[in-house]
Amino acid sequence: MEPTRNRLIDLLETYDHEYVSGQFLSEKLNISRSAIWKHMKELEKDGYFIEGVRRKGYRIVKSPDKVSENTLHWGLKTNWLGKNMIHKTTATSTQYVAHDAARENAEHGTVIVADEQTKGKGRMARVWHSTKHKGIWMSIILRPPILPAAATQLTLLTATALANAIAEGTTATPAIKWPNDIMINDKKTAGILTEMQAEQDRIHYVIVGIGLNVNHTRIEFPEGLHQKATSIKLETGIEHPTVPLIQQILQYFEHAYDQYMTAGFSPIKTKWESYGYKIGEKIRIRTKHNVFEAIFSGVAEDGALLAETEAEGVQKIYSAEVEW
Ligand code: BT5
Repeated sequence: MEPTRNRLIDLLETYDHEYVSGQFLSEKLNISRSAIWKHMKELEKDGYFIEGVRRKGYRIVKSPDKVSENTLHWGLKTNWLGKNMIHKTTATSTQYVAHDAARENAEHGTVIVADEQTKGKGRMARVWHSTKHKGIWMSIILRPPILPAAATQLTLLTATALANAIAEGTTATPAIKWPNDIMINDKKTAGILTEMQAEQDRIHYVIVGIGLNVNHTRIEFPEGLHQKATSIKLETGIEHPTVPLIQQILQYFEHAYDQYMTAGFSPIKTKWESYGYKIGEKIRIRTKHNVFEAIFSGVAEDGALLAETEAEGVQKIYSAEVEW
């Protein structure tokens, strides 16, 4: 990463499309004006369009949507998450890349992003469709000092970060469907896959996988998903560049993770429930032994679904088919 260039982008973006003088930049960054000019040329290679006008200075006309380790770093306002960034134009699955990297001691907060996945995976060996350049396919390596049993809380935490980023960065209204889907207008737009390597009482590492459909049109989904899946573009009518969205997700994720480590799960649970899909509504639950209707009343500390019936009161459900 190039910290000076990152600060340069930050300064230019702070003045949001206004001209910033070379003199000002060179004083702020403590480098010569010709060094500034060289940085500008490097930024252009990564897809920035920067206008330089004599006596006025520089301004960003267009930020790139080209995903690269550089563009992901520039403008990323995190303290530890994504400092180590791995970008692949193609991967079988970013989960596999992340597992390999974690086994090779990749640091806590390493992020892997791919333009496409040829073997994207969901839970229980299901397929995750990851069309090239249409969405965000990324995995985060974490080494959290928590017990393995608490790892499901990380899935819920990730969902809140995703929902925050979508709510803030787009005009869509996201809802989190238990346990790991983000819905927009009743269709799935993102899924989360949490995997870990652990002993009974110690986590070696956790990989959080995030798949978010951003710019798909209807026909870019396989036919079987037309009724169930959607993208941010389909729901808002607007094409969204992925780089700022990834950065926003990472910023919200880091904030939620730090909060979780200092204040515990309670603030995450409150946030989760503020986005909860069909909270307070009737759902139909199919467990191994039973089918029943209940009111979905929220999530428990351990990530269980809370289902309320007159006969049984509030029950914790860990694994079930839910008809929403
Ligand atoms: C998930 O599984 O929702 C977790 C998806 C995690 C994907 C990310 S992408 C980055 C990282 N690398 C990976 O290889 N995976 C992670 P699950 O709840 O099991 O849902 C899977 C089901 O969602 C499938 O069986 C389909 O019905 C549906 N599905 C598949 N692709 C989809 C898509 N692009 N959009 C919406 N739904 C999809």
